[in-house]
Amino acid sequence: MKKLNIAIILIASLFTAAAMASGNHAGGHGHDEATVGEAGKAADVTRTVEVQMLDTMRFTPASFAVKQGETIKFVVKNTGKLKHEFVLGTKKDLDEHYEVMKKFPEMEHADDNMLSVAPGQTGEMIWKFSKAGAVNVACLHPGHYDAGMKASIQVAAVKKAAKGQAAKNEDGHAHEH
Ligand SMILES: [Cu+2]
Repeated sequence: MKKLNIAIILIASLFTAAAMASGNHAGGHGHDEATVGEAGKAADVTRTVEVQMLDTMRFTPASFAVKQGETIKFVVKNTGKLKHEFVLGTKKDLDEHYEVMKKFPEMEHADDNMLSVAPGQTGEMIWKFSKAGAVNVACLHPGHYDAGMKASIQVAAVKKAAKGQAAKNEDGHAHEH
């Protein structure tokens, strides 16, 4: 019985390793979404955050804070005359994606973590920030990212979140005497 459990764990970790490896080799267009959160559900939205995208290659606000576990509805308005986009990711993801965008400027892309907004239009994205840490936002249109069209989101850790997980961590670390 115990051997069987170990075998299952081994197989599971092999699959995980394979999944991670393939994610890293997705031709620079893969997204490590697990590190920045996941697409959220409308029913779970706790707050609406309005963001403007300007032709001066800026987002306003350019920095905001959320709490871990929060599901935010971003209402993103493009007040400029150029097309802009709102892409969430780690800095590494965004940098890699931007290189692809520079090579293929006309490339159409769509994903849960990105929103492309035409001039004068408003778009919406619902995102759940499941992990604490920093999340970056960028407009990856060629030239825009270089010009500083980026923003940052600080995701504050919530200690009381996910009681089950906290209990497990305490057991696992065994730092109680
Ligand atoms: Cu832009």
